[in-house]
This record gives sequence, C-alpha cells and structure tokens, in this order.
Amino acid sequence: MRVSAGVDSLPISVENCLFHGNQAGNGGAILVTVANGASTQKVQFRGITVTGNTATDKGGGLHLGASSVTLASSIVWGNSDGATGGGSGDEVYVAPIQGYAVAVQATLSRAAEGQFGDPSLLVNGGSGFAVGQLGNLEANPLFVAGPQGSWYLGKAAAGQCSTSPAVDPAGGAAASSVPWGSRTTRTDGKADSGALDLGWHYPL
Ligand SMILES: [Ca+2]
Repeated sequence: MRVSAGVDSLPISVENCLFHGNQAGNGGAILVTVANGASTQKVQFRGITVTGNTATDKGGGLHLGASSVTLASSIVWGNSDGATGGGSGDEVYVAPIQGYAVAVQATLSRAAEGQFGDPSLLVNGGSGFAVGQLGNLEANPLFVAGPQGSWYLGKAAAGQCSTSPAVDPAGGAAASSVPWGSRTTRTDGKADSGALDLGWHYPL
C-alpha cells in the first residue's frame, strides 16, 4: 500500500486492516510519502495488524515519510527488511526528514530489535515508540489461528493457554469507542469488550 498526497490534502485514515505477506523495496506493507512540495499531509493508522511482510531495503512493515503520521492501537510484528544497523527498520523505518513527526500510541511491537528506536523518530520530533509510554508494548502478540484466519489473539477464556498482551491493554480506549470494536479478535467469535484489543478484528 502506497499513500502519497499533495499539499493540503485531506487527512487519510486507515482503520482495522490486516497486512500480511507483502513485499516491496521500501515499506514491505505500507509506504507513506508525499508529493513534491507537500508539507501538511496527515496520515493515521488505527487498529491495523502488520505481520510477515518484507522489504528488500528499509521498513519491512512500514516506511514512513510524511508530515504527520500516527500509528495507534495496532500490532507490528514479525516483519523484516534488508537493511542492517542504525538505518534498519525491520518493523518500522522513519525517513529522517526534519519536521516530520511520527507518534506511536498503544501499539505492540518488537522494540527490542531497536527498530522503533530508530534515531530518526526523535530527530523528527515525534513521540516515537517508547515501551511503557503511551500504552506501547514490547511483547509477542501470541497470534492463533481461528475460523477465519491466522491472526486471532490468544485468550484463555476462548480456550488458549495464554492471553495475548494485545487483549484488553491497560488504560486502552473502550472497544465501544470505534466501529471495529464490535468485531472480534477471539477464536470463539465473541465480540471485543472492555478495552479495545490491539490490531485487526475479524467480522463476527
Ligand atoms: Ca477487549
């Protein structure tokens, strides 16, 4: 998926989507960029799961380069890119362009790999990804297969041994606060409840 817009374009919002098995040069699943001269593009991703994507260069999951990008209530896990070292971004790569801000909130990823710690996140003045802050988590999402696919979340009440940390995240927004909160992350098909589970939700 490539998101590219011109000057003063309307905000773009991508909600409750699953990105899996994609490949690209930059941004295996998602590449956010702007047209020449654009400076005000705002892009928001909420409730997305990005997993099993690859980039031959940078940003196995997402490659972000826009004036304002928010990634929230999402899961970015198990992606890989071809770059190594400080310029790498197996999960997320943020283009080091001054004045661009990336905010990561209530998102689960593999921060231990250092990818969300890309210095460009701070250079850009964004809040970046800080484990324990803004509800961000560094933990295995414990995906399990269910009736409609492979990206349900483990939950003891639904029969799995362990409950995913992406289920009922502490301090999270209510499931009832967003349209996809009435869908499910559970293999038994019960609707989300309480705090909004992170990532993609299947239809009931
Ligand atoms: Ca929930």
